[in-house]
Amino acid sequence: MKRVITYGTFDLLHYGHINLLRRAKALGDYLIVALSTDEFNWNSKHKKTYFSYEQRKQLLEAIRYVDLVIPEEDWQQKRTDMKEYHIDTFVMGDDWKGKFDFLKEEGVDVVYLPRTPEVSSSKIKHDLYDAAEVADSKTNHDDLNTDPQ
Ligand code: C2G
Repeated sequence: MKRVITYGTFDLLHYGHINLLRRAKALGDYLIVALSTDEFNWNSKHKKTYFSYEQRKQLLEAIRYVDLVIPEEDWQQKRTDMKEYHIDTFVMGDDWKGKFDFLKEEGVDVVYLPRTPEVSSSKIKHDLYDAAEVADSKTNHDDLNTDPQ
């Protein structure tokens, strides 16, 4: 059985994440996702996620391509993860290209897959914020026009 692993925050799960997970699974038979914990996101990635670790884990476990979700608690765990989970292939989106080539020393294939360019969790947040701003300003404008003087 060929075992594949990938790492990430996977907040506001979207089709870019699914594209990555589908292609990662296609590289083997068993896909492990090392999911960034809330503490790791906050302390090391300076990311505040919308969904908690447990909620993000529940979402990932519902995806047909994902066989196991484990916590990602620090940047240093990858080398031991390769051994502990008997990994054959390490996969990341190509925004990380070259950053994890050292894992080849652990005897694993390192694969960077093209990101899905037009979507990201931060873009979703920004777009929703902007849309809310427009709606609020419209509501205020309408109120101004209808308030009985
Ligand atoms: N991804 C993608 N296309 C997107 C968005 C994300 O292919 N439009 C990929 C990323 O390249 C990554 C995975 O989906 O491989 C998860 O993305 P993030 O949740 O943003 O993960 P990141 O914050 O990059 O954390 O130790 C590695 C880190 O935990 C990776």
